[in-house]
Amino acid sequence: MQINKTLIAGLAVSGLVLSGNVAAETVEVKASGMKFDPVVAFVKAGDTVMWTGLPTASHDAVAIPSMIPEGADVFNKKEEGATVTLNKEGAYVYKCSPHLGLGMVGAIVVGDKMPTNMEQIQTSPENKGPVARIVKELVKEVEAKFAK
Ligand SMILES: [Cu+2]
Repeated sequence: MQINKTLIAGLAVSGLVLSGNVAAETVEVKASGMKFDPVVAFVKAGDTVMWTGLPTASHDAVAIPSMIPEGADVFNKKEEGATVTLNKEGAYVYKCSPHLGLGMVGAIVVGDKMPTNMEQIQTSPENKGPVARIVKELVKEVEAKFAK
């Protein structure tokens, strides 16, 4: 009987780990100067990203619709401490609307493997100018992290 109980407990724990519901975290991104820090944030599915430094200097954090996973919500955050919980795996590129021209663009990678929407991001018509600089950084970082 004792063995069975242990086995059942073990299976229950494995199930939770596999479903990814354990230890969802809140990851902070600072809007500071004319940058997001970190520029590329890596999180797990179900984690929450919180921006601090909004709306200092009118900073905001607005997802670029062609540069987020298919079916993911387009976020548009303006308040200090604004949060978004990201359940869809993939890469998300977002901008600070007033400072896009100054290169204030950031990215979030959700999941522990190469995002499946990297090609979609790279071929997007929005992949130009200041956005392209951050997309390049995103590509470099995901390749360093996930390429074998
Ligand atoms: Cu800004």
